Amino acid sequence: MQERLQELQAEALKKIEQSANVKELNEVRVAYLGKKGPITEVLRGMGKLSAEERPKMGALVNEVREKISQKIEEKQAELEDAAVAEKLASETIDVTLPGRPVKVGTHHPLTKMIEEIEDLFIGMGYQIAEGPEVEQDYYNFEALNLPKGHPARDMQDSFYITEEILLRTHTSPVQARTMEENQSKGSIRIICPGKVYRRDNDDATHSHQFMQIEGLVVGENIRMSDLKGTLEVFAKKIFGEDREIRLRPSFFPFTEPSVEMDISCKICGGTGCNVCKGTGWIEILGAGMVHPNVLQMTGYDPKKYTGFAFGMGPERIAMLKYGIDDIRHFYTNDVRFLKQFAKHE
Ligand code: FA5
Repeated sequence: MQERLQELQAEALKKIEQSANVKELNEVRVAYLGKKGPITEVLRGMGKLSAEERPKMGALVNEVREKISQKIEEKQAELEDAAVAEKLASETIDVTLPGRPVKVGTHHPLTKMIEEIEDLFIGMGYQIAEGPEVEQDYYNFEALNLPKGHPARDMQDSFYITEEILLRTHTSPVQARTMEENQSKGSIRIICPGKVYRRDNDDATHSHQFMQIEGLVVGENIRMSDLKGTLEVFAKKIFGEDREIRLRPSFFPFTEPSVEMDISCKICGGTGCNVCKGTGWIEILGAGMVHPNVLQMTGYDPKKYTGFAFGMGPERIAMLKYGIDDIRHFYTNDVRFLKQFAKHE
């Protein structure tokens, strides 16, 4: 019986050692230590032994069981450690692999241009004002000294929605609205960026929908020289000291006197190209002293108050600043065009 036990122990220890995984090890455990296993069988046979031999054999059986159990536990820990190590090795992340590039959008060049102009005027104490794009005929024309049937309405071919409502053709209605809303009838200093709409044929410098930035200053003793000085500061800051500007006498029913400001063409350097239509100059804004009729219609006393206003086209300004040869690039949204402005972020 003793020999049989030694044999069983040696056999079990060998099988434990050979177990390749926890499942196989469990099979060995069941085979040797289970109720139907050979050791239990040996225990059952102990009844035949003498009273003297029985405790000795009992101790030996326990010793063998203990040894096998201990070996199984050790092997189990070893197999589990190996399984964890293998899992870790197979799931290792290679931190040296290059990451996937994240595509980041950029600001639209027109947005950037408008923000740059806004910042410039905010720095000079202006506030930003807004007005509706679907506008009343009254604010778009009448309050700006353009009564119904006035021939100057033809200068801005309009998209009408009803007889009295249209898509605004310029940002000047915000002038009239701001002056009218200003209860104190005191001084005003605003700029108003926004979309405008005209029935213009699209070409290199014209779009049927484009942006304007309106400026309005109202106060006591505001003079034409203030307007000129403001426009000069604006032009030099945006285009650089070396670009030339010129003011030409012009006509707007809501300003008197009126001017238009041109900038020398950057594309051709002043020799003439399709952007400047061969003139070497590009018109970027209209301006003038607020007409006394407009002051009066919006509740200001023209004897006490004067003001100046200007309206510029940021597309044309961006074209001149960045050397863009066609206004349609802003609206066709070709990423190859838009991406070039990322470097100016
Ligand atoms: C006006 O719209 C006046 N409201 C400007 C003004 C404001 C004058 C305040 C006096 C006082 P004009 O139609 O010239 O003016 O347009 C102003 C600017 O908008 C132009 O100088 C030009 O830069 C731009 N612009 C005009 N039409 C188009 C167009 N179809 N596409 C792109 N830009 C345009």
